[in-house]
Amino acid sequence: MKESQPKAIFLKDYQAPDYWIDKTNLVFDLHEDYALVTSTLHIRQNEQGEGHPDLVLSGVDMELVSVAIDGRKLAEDEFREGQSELVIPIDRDQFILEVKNRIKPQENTSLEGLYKSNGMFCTQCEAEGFRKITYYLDRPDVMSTFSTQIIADKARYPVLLANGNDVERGELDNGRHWVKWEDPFKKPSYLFALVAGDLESIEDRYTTMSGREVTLRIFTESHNIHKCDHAMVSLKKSMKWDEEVYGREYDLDIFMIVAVDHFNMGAMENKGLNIFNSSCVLASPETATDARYQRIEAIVAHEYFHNWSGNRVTCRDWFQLSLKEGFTVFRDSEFSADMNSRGVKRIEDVAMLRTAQFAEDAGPMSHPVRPESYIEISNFYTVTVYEKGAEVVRMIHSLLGEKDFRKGSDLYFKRHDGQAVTCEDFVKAMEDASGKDLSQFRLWYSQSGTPVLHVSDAYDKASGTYSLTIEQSCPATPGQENKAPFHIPVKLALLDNSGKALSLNEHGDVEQVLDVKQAKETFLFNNLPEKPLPSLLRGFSAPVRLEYAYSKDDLVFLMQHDSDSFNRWDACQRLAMAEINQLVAALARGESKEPDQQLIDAFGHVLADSTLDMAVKTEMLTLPFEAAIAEQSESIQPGLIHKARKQVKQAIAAAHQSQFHQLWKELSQEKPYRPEARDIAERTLKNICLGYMVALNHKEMMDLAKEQYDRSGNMTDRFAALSYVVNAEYQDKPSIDALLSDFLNRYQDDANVMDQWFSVQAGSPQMGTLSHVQSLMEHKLFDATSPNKLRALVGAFAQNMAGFHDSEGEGYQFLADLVIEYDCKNPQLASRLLQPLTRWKKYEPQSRELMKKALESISKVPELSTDVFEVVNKSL
Ligand code: 7MK
Ligand code: ZN
Repeated sequence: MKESQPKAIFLKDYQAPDYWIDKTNLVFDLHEDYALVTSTLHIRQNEQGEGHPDLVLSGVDMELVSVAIDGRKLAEDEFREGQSELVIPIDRDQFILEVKNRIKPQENTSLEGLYKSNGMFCTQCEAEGFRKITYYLDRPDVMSTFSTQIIADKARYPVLLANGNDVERGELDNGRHWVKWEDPFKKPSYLFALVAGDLESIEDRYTTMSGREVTLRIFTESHNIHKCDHAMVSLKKSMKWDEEVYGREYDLDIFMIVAVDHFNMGAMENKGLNIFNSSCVLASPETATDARYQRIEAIVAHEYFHNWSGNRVTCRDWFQLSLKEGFTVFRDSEFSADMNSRGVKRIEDVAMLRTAQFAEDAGPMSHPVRPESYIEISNFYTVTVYEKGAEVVRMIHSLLGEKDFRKGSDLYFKRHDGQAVTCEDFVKAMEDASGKDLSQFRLWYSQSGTPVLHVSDAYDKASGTYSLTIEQSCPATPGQENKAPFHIPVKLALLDNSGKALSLNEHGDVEQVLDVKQAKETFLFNNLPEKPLPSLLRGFSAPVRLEYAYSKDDLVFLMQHDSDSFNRWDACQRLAMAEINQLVAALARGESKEPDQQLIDAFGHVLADSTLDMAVKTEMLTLPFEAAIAEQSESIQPGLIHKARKQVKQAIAAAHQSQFHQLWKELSQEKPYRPEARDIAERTLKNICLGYMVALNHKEMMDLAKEQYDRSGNMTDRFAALSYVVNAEYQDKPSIDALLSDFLNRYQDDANVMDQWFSVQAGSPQMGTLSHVQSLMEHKLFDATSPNKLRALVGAFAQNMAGFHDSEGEGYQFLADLVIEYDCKNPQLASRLLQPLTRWKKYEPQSRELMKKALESISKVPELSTDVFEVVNKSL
């Protein structure tokens, strides 16, 4: 045990701050070996407090130069400097504090606070990075207006940016210049941003719904300037959508996005100055896949939407993180659904939720959407807070309906504009606007774990009554043994034997939302001429595990007839999952088993069905991912999961070989690249066909893939071909090497494309061995200071079922050693890289022990960061 253990912080201990900061004036004097920060704060005591408590400001990794109050410099005995705070005794209600401090952005490898990326200065302050810049009340309920002056060498840093509008600029002697920015909107320190660098930009304009003109600018290093157009188009679409769907208008004269290569996350919504991981901005047809185009559109929208859901109305404390993130993810997913295929967006989101979030909720880090305690807040930027949080908002949306939900959001923004509020305030606004009682619904914010719905049914022919009995339960999670029943919206339809949805009431509605509220409840449906087949949890109306004893015939029927595209896909997944599980069990017994013919035929039907939406068809033809199979396993057998899935894929490929080939050919006609939903669906389907063809392991099929690689003018088709060849069981080593080196030669100057080159190798069951990964870490294009590179190589390797787990635990120890190494440099990254090991309890005995051993080796390190400390200790 460590001498001083990091301490947990509890939601129940929340207290309002002793002081407010009404105005914050910052001056940054940027130099090559240090930066001098002068902070002038207009501070006022919180009227609810008594006396004059000490002022306690947070600050880490900095050198204090001077402190003055109301113009008088304080002597050394008039304040105390702690490890991570500055304590100043106070004798007045209101005062101006001036602090000067020095920081070293050049040496800041944590990528929090002010740091350098490829020679440019940039910031990341959420959640608690501002305290690495200057001493402050670095908590989201302290909201202040900011002005920021940046002084720097003009030749090296011609572009100087901060939040708000630029109001003044000037030149100094010795080649330096300065710009002053003012942000008229009050904000917490986590939304502060600064950028200084040699950047180019593209510019556009947007006229808001009330007729105000806004300048839009996207900044990047000059060699990437031609890759910003898609982000700009996405930004304008987002601005329009937020006006149309939520009535929300942009509020400053300028909106800026800056792309940086070294970034711990995807992007950040700093007021008026969003900073993005370059991988979430830059795209051209030759360098970005369809998936990348769509991700960029979604992330640009997400950060833009934060301007209201996050910035104008912000979080009171970090336990409320889902207030802004859950709501904003819901908003961006609805936006993406409107811009592209709604059915596919829902399927993708749920597939992700079920694998990543369900796994998190069943593991050692399980926490509610609104956590009750944390040691390190950076560890709570999770799929639970984001994705499950978005599902909770989605359920409110479906309980209230479109119109009342909009009334609720209008009320929320009006009531709380300029405030730092809680999840409770959000729910209350929804309740007040709609008149709906959400008291039981609130449990979704406080109870962790994934509820299980067990559904059974009965039909009484004589009376024509069909009864559905729904039992709910929720497994115990850390700190929560017993749960109260949730309020669960269960959307359903009842299908007759021709697949038609029966009317459920006198209005002729064929779809209904059941308000499930009790541990066990029975719902009756009358006047049904025959026993219907239930289509349950349509559109995935709640984030739960659904258990209903569907027969194979039922699932095949739903795959063909359900009018809910999500449930059609889900039936397909259930059928395939059951089959793969059986194969895994057979392989574990050392038996061989042929994949089930009914499944193979059903996939043939999907392939041939010309009425099926092409985008949904692509999803249906995609077998459950290995991670999804693992998530629902009792005891994960990584190697067998990989084998069994491959076996099913090969069987489907063999049975429908000529159809796949035919369809692939039809869809292979060259046309100009457009990142539009229809074209994307066509390319996806074409590449899925190619994937099945390659799975056949014939040389001719490999040659077709290579041909597509050579012929393709866009990255989507080229990368799909490369990836199939590299992942194929049929290892034609010379061709693989030739393709990989061709790819390297073509794209070596593009860091984001090279990430793909690293990850396709690390993720391949054949190539992604520990020794190959280690050799790639020595590659000249591998940048060990780049989170993107580490995630691409090591992150992909750790998800490789065949490669990572196939050893004497060497992969595990390699990951553990890397986590230890990176923990001193970039704790956030280290803590994220560590995640795969935390699931050790779910694995079969041998892997399990080895994973545990690797975790223990981390826990023995004396000076762990709070980030890694928390994750390791909760997992062991
Ligand atoms: C998304 C926080 C930021 C994890 C997923 C994002 C982050 C972490 C983007 C960084 C965001 N506020 O907008 O949510
Ligand atoms: Zn966000």
